[in-house]
Amino acid sequence: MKVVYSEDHRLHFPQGELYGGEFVTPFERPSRVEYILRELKKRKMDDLMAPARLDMKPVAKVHDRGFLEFLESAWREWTEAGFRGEIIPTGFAARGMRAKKPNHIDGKVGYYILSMETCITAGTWEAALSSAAVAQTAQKLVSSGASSAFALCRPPGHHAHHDMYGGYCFLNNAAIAAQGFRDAGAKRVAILDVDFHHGNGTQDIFYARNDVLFCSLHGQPEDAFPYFLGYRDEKGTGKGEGFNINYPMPPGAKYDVWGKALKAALGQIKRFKPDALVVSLGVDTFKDDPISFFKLTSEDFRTYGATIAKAKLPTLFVMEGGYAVEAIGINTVNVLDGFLN
Ligand code: Q9C
Ligand code: ZN
Repeated sequence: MKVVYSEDHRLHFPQGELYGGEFVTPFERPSRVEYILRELKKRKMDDLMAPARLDMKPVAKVHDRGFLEFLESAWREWTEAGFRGEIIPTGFAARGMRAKKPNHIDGKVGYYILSMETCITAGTWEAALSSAAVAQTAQKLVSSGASSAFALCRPPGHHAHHDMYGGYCFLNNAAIAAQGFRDAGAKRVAILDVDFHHGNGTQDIFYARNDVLFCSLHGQPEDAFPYFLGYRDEKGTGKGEGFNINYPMPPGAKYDVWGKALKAALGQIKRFKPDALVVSLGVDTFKDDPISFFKLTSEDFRTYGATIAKAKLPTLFVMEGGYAVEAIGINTVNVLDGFLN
């Protein structure tokens, strides 16, 4: 399996994440990728490839134009406004207020953000573009006949909405890849999101569409980020009704529970008869993840990789979350290894 990777991810490394009222070193850090690369090398699975230049057409289909322009110019506007720290907003279009985009950058940030732990810095836009290019290049490999590929994306993408960033995500890499599959001729694309967190961004982007089935397994929103989306009764809207399926699970869920949800999701995916499968691969379901509450073991990752392989679909793995850095390589590569063997 080809692994698409760019070292430009390093351009995004905020110094701080707002967590429990403190500024801590972000959980979503560059070393995550290094641990995954090291494990791929160790198992001789490091068939690496650099991304091609990003084709913005599928990006513009899944993201709002004003949002893309905002991300591109945010750092310049922020520093020109005289601000000296990383980009964090102070005000929001809260209930009862006007959701109208202001001119001042401090207000615009509040307009386009969905959660405040995610800072933008000087290199964020370039890193986000490179991450999307990684996903798109891997998608093109699969569209051209490869049975699978791994997009080693960073920053991750599945929390990024049509017009909002947050949850460490800026551009929705999995959605850009799914749109890329469609544009390359796939009639139907399924997205299976196994990251611990609900894929709110991907859900938002495809909520009214019946050509992309979205299934997400995640910590229930009553107890887990993103808190305001990911309930079971969110099933899609209009012609998209029935093409969004959420599997929220409670704290402490182990593989006996999680694996059942996976099999149910794969059953739905099979019925949908997709031409391609995108897996939003977060390994923050691991028992020792510092910010999550599922209890999967490293061996469980291999098991579910093999379960996904049974769908026998052209499959693109897109890296999302996972914050137990010492185990992130083992867990991620276990999924790929289980899938291949
Ligand atoms: N107490 C991804 O895994 N903060 N994003 C959660 C937990 C945000 C996770 C705070 C977590 C975002 C791609
Ligand atoms: Zn996550």
